[in-house]
Amino acid sequence: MDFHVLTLFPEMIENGMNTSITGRAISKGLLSLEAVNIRDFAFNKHQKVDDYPYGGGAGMLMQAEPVFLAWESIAQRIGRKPRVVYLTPQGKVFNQEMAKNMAMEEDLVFLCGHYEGIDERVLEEIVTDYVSIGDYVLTGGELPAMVMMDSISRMVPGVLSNQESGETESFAGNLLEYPQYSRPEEWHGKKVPEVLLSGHHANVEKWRREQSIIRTAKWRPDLLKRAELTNQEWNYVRQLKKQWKEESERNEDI
Ligand code: 6GU
Repeated sequence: MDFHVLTLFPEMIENGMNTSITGRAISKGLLSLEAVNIRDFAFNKHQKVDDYPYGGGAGMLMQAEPVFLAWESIAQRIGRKPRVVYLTPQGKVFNQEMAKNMAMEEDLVFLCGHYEGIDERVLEEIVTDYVSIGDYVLTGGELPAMVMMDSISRMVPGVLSNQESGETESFAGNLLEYPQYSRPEEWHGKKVPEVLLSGHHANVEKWRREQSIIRTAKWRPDLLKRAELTNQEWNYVRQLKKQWKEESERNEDI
């Protein structure tokens, strides 16, 4: 996977990505990363990349031409028009399925905006995907690009060790991860659940699945709707919800 990032802050991207698991994958040659400084393509005296919006309004816009030339330098080098992700709160909200899908590309370009955004005309010409990382506003696209590259990287074969890829499926089946425990067996008076010490593999698996369902029902009922459960498990969810409803009604009475 070759990542290309169009940005006004290349050192932010490089510092973030050359660390930890993504850094290891870059050293191994499983990933490559180039941060292209859009300012290098501003061919005017002061390397200016922004200007006022026509029609007025607050703030400055990134101009079309430097962004286009920076993109063109990548497209010409790789010999085709790559997929280009523009990071914007107006985009489709990023999820695990999109990460898996994008991990199959040979090249991915991320376009990071700043100021109040980018001239619409260059977006129309080069952007293939408009992506947001959630419903809040950030100062620029660099952190969202790094969030996306992190989650896409771990879907690229070889980036995670076998041990690490156990976690790959933590969102699989639209269920949250079950709780985990390590030594000691008792800490602050809290004991590790008995079943995990039993060595009974099937019972452990059953308990973990049940815990995943409980957590998802409690914290992410929106995800649970898309989960694949057996009829017996759906009945269990109904029973849990009834129980929680009765408990909260009892608490209202107090
Ligand atoms: Cl992709 N960009 C910015 N600026 N803010 C965001 C975002 C992206 N996703 C959520 N908030």
